[in-house]
Amino acid sequence: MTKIIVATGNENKMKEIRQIIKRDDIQFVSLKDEGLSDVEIVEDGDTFEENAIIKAKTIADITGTIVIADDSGLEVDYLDKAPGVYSARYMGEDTPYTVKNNHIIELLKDARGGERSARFVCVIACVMPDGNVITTRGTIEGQIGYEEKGENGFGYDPIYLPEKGCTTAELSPEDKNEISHRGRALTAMYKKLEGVL
Ligand code: ITT
Repeated sequence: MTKIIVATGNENKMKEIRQIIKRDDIQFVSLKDEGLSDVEIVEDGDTFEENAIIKAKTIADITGTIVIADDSGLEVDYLDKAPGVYSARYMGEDTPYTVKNNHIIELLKDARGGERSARFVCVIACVMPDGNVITTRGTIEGQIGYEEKGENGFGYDPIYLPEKGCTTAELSPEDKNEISHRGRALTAMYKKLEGVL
């Protein structure tokens, strides 16, 4: 059994990661599981790659074990790719997502059709015990909806329309993971690690 620490405080990500890579020989544990929730991680990178590496390295430096981290976010083209790497902090970390989502809908009130294009991006970084760093990136292209829809998922899912005709919050977890930025980045990481683990 290989234990992999996931350097995240986001329980929704943790749940999806466990659903995406379902293997009896890999155990994903969270910062909370490891009693590491209080470790200060300074996410001051300008890119998803930089921030994912910062998170994984901060924890790997303490534990010396295999650590992965997920840095992700929503890029809205009409807003010059905002909120991007600031997706979690957009309008304040503690602001409810229904407020953030409706604010984005309002900012896009004059945007029609292709002007509403957006993508979810996810970068997974993995730091190996020997310090080697690997990253993979997954994206999903789509559009911003005109209203919030759906109860599944988290964050910006209720306003995000992939090419399925419904929001990612209306998809089952399995269907979301099949096409999502996180599903793609994590599956690519798993393939890279398969030979190494
Ligand atoms: P950690 O840094 O502890 O992992 P975080 O939530 O702060 O948790 P990020 O800095 O990577 O993580 O910010 C990602 C944000 O992007 C997340 O909080 C959501 O707002 C948004 N996001 C990422 N993936 C998403 C998804 O699958 N569905 C909806 N929103 C998503």
